[in-house]
Formats: sequence, structure tokens, C-alpha cells
Amino acid sequence: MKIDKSRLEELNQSKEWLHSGTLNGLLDNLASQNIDGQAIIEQLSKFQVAIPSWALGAGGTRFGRYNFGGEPSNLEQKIYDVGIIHSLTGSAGAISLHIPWDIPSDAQAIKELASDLDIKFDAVNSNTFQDQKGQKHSYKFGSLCNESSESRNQAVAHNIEVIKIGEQLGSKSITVWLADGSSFPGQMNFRRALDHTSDSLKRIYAEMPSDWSMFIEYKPYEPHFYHTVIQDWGTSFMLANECGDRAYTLVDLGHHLPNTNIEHIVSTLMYKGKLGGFHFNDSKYGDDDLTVGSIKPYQLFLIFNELVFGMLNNNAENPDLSWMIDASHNLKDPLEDLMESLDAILIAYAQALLVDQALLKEAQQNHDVSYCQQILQNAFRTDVRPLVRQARINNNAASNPIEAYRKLKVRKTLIDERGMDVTATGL
Ligand code: LRH
Ligand code: MN
Ligand code: MN
Repeated sequence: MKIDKSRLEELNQSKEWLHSGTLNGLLDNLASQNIDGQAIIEQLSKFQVAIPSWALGAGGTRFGRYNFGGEPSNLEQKIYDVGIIHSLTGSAGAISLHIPWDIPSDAQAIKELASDLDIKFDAVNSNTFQDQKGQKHSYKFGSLCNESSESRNQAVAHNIEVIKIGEQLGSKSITVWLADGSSFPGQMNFRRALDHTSDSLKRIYAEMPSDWSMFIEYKPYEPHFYHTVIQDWGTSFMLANECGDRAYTLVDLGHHLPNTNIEHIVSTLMYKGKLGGFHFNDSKYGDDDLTVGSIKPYQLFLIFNELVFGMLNNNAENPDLSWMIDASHNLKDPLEDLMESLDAILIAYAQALLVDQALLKEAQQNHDVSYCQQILQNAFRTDVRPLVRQARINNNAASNPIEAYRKLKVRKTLIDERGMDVTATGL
């Protein structure tokens, strides 16, 4: 199914009187603080976030999974779903594929479909955290870190295969997340596991085309509960440096122990030009993968404040970041959930763009701690939603995507087309 853009325009028109009133009030208010609201709207319109192919179905927990109905059961349908989100929000112009869940049978046809829907292929993700049918060697005791060179070689070969598939689609990066680690003291030799991982990553890096980047995710625990080989940003940073200039650390918001200062990590990595990618989600306890902004919106704003600062002070040539939502669970309509995440991302970005960096610097240099806090909190407490709505309208998308999604009865159409009892491939 495709969204009828003229219906979106009608819906936007019906709310225009309400929207323009609040927008103009906000623009005047910002102008009185010397903030150019129109410039912020333009930046918001340009901001594009990739949708992971595995978030389009109703995700499961390890205890159970409930079908939502109308879920995509193949890559083509997943791309149509991203097309729906992109038409409604104007900010989801990319998809991130997971191999082997999303191997295209006809890469050219898939590429054309995506291009018709104005969707690019973001980073491709390899998967050595599960054994696949017919696979010769197991990853039960690790993949890139395994004591067995046969398992390691197989995992390296898989990553190279993923790069080849990505190349056919026009992707320019690979994201590596490893489940490698141990669950009991003594089970694994830390140093040998790290050494093997470093060596395997270098072998994958060497096979990347010269315009490709590698993103290395870290995560402190899960699925292993004693030690994880790439447990933190420092380990990822070290491995990325060992691989080369085009290897970067990827920050996934859920991959930190409670109370970690993630904005500080962002700042440090950007200082060294080594922040490559970002996975958005939210969490209360661990890698909960909840809707972005649903639990800790102030933290999200503080992270965006560092991202904006980093992008403005790009001395170390940090590349443009690869943004992706990495959230999925089993309660909400997955498409509504993703649109809520996109909304939260744009709101936090808009709030961060309100921060007067020069004024903040002056307050910091004067050690005016209260004023520093006020500058940040004034930005955070501004209702920027009219700016986000206008950015969507400028992109010919829906001013209120979820309302439009419901009015256009998108889920019902998907269920009619695909049935109730379908399961998306993925987590
Ligand atoms: C596991 C994980 C990770 C990856 C994704 C494929 O923690 O969520 O964040 O990006 O699986
Ligand atoms: Mn992730
Ligand atoms: Mn995760």
C-alpha cells in the first residue's frame, strides 16, 4: 500500500488554522530571543533517520510474541512499510537491513522499489549471534572471538558476504554487533577473545570498498552475563582505531549500564572524530528497546545538545552520522511506535538547536552554574512541536502522522492485504 499524498494535504489543510496560530506565536517568541525558527525548521526537514527492517513487525520478548496483523513477511513488504512511514513523516528516508533475515532475491528490483519510495539503504547489519540453518560451525561459544578458527573464519566470511549484498543495494556501511562473551568466570580468556576479535574485524575491514565505513557497537551485557568482548565505548573505540580511519564506534542508547552519562560519551567520541552511528531507543533497566523519548526525554535532549555541539565544532572531522531507530517490542502497532520515536527524535533535536551555544559558553566561562542550567532547561521546556509539524508539512508529509495513519486506516488496509496471521522475520 502507498499513501495518497493528496489526502495528507487535505488533512493538513483541515488543521491549518490551529497550526499556523501556534507556529506564528512560537516563531515570534523565538525571534524575541534572537533565534531563527525558520532555520531550525529547515534543519529538521533535512534530518533523516533509518528504520531497521526488524522493527516493522510486532517484536517479541524472549517470553512471547503476539502478532499484530498485517505485518510484512518479506523484504519488499518491509520496504513498503518504510515507504508508509516516510510518506507520513518525511523523516524516514532510509532502511537498515539485517542479513540473513533480509537477503534480497532480486537486488535490482528491490533497489528500484526503494528508490520509487525515496528510500536509501543505510548500514547493513551482519548477524553472527544466531546459528543459521545449514551452517557448518556454531557461534554458541562466540563468532569473531571464537577459540576455533573455523567458527571465526565462517563469521568473517559472513560479514564479507553482507558487505557484498550491501554493495548491490547502494549501502555504504556495515554495522557489527557481536553477542560474543562468556557467562561464567574462567569460561573464556579475556585477552585471547579480544585479540581474536581485533584480528577478525581487521580482516573484515580489509574487504570493505574504499568508500565504505564500519560501525562497531558495544554493549555491557546480554546475551552473556559475566563478560562481553566489546563491552563499552572504550573497547569499541580501541578496535575502531586498530582497524583504520573508516571504522567508527556506534552508540546504541540502550547499551549502557543504568545512569551512564551517554552525552559525555558522545562528546568524547566526536572530539576524536570517531562517532559513526547512532541507535535510538529508550530504556528503564537495560537494553529495553522502548519507544524513543518514552522514559528519559531530558537525557535525549542532553545527548542531542552534545551532538549539535559536536556537529558545529567538527574539528576532528567526525563524519555525518548514520542515524537509526533500534526499538521494537510487542505491545504497540509497530508503525505507530516508529512514528512516535521519529517525533521524539525531532523534538529533542529542535530543542537542542534552540540552545544558544555562544551564551552557554560565556556562562560556563563565568562559572555561572545556575545560568548554564537555565539555558539548557529553557530550551528543553520550550514546546517545539509546531516547528516539527511545519518541517513535516514542508516535506509534503503529515502534520500529525499518527492521526493521519489512523484516519487513512493504514493498518486495516495492511491487514486486508496481508492477513492477520503473518509474522515478520527478525527478532
Ligand atoms: C542487540 C541488538 C543490537 C543490534 C540489533 C540487531 O542488542 O538490539 O542493538 O543493533 O540487535
Ligand atoms: Mn543496536
Ligand atoms: Mn540492542
